[in-house]
Amino acid sequence: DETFSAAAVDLGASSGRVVLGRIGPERLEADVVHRFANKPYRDDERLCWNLGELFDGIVNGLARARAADQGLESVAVDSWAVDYGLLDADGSLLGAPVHYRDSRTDGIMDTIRQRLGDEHLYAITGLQFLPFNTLYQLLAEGPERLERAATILLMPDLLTHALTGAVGAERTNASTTQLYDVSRGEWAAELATDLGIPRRILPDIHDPGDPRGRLLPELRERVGDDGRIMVRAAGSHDTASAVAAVPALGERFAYISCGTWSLVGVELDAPVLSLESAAANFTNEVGVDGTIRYLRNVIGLWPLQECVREWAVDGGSASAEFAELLEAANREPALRSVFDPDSAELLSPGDMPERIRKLCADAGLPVPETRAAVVRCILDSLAIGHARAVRDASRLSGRAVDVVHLVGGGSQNRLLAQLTAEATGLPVLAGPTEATALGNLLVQARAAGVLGSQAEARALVAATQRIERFEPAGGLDWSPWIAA
Ligand code: LFR
Repeated sequence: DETFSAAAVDLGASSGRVVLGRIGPERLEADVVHRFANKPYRDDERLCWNLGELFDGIVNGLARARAADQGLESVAVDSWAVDYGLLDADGSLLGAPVHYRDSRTDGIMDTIRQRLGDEHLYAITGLQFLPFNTLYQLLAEGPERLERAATILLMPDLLTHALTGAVGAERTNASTTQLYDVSRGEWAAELATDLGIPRRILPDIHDPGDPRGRLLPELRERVGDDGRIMVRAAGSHDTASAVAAVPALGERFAYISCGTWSLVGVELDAPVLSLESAAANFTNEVGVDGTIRYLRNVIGLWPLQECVREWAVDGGSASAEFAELLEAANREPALRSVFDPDSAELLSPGDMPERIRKLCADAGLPVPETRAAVVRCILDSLAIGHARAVRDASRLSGRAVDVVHLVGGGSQNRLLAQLTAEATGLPVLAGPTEATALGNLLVQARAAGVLGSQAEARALVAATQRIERFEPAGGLDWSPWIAA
């Protein structure tokens, strides 16, 4: 039997899942065997990730995967980017990992940009300016803690370390820190040292697919493993994994990896480091196979998720209540009021419907009063953000785009897919929903020699997964909104 069994551990901002995959040259099946909540908590005023709960969720999930398939031979972890834990010289964690939406970084990015200049920072790292980049978070730690730290491990590396004892930095995620030299393919050591970040804390970099080690003996028992399972690196940045599973057949495509964030861009062979690109806040993150994920963070489903939380509506994909809310939003008039999806006021949690109403009121637009109107306002605004980013990615990189691939949880939102087609004026291919987990699995399968090229992996996704096509119907002119 040439079927390869692997588990993808995929951690998202609100939940984690363990997905059991079975992969062969013409087979790609993935089943969620365990899903667990990811609930940040406040500690000393800081919004923190609950590492212990995440780890338990992972180990329990691996035990289920192993019980479902005795042939399970490979595991890899991916998660959101930029966040990390610091280990001291004894290997103990210096406090819980802090959530990137915490306010500890307030003001730091502006200070550093003024001191070093965007041109300098962008020429080295090619990274978009987001207030929560690892660089600014490390500076928020203060010199004393940095002195005590022996190593920094980004979230997937931290969890891989807890599974195996291995220390290292996976490349796709390292590229999101703003401490990575995107042209040289190594840590931006000089930049780090200039800013007072000790070079020694940046661990050796390895690539997606690389073996990281076997499960620690005490975990083998909990998982039911006999030492057979190899823990590998995925494209450990979730967006890198999602893009790896985009079912594109040529190169003239844009992608939108849509969940809590929408990551919108194109795939390139080399970074775009122009000042114009920096000004448009496009990022050059590293993808699987050393590709460049030339993209922009768009606010994504975050405002909708926050509204749904506030209204105590079940936002799950199987929820009838949520489906009704989307249908009501579909009946609302289009483009009645929109907000700028880049509004910095929307980044932090809490009070979302009111903040959206205020943005509309401040812009002199009709204030969305009902829930349906708020949802419609959010989705119209997000579609505009999508269209603007697709257009800019193509213009700034010179890559022509004929089709938009919408992947991730947001691809299940048919209204959003249709609005994105309208706003971009391009066909939208929606799916797969579990792109991140599939991309994680495909990299493992390639590393194990079960699949060949990345093109082969993508063709397998296209042939096996459910993908729905949305055509722009026209009728409404979105261009003034996109331009504004
Ligand atoms: C998406 C994502 C984005 C990153 C953001 C914060 O889940 O990984 O790519 O900018 O989360 O880490």
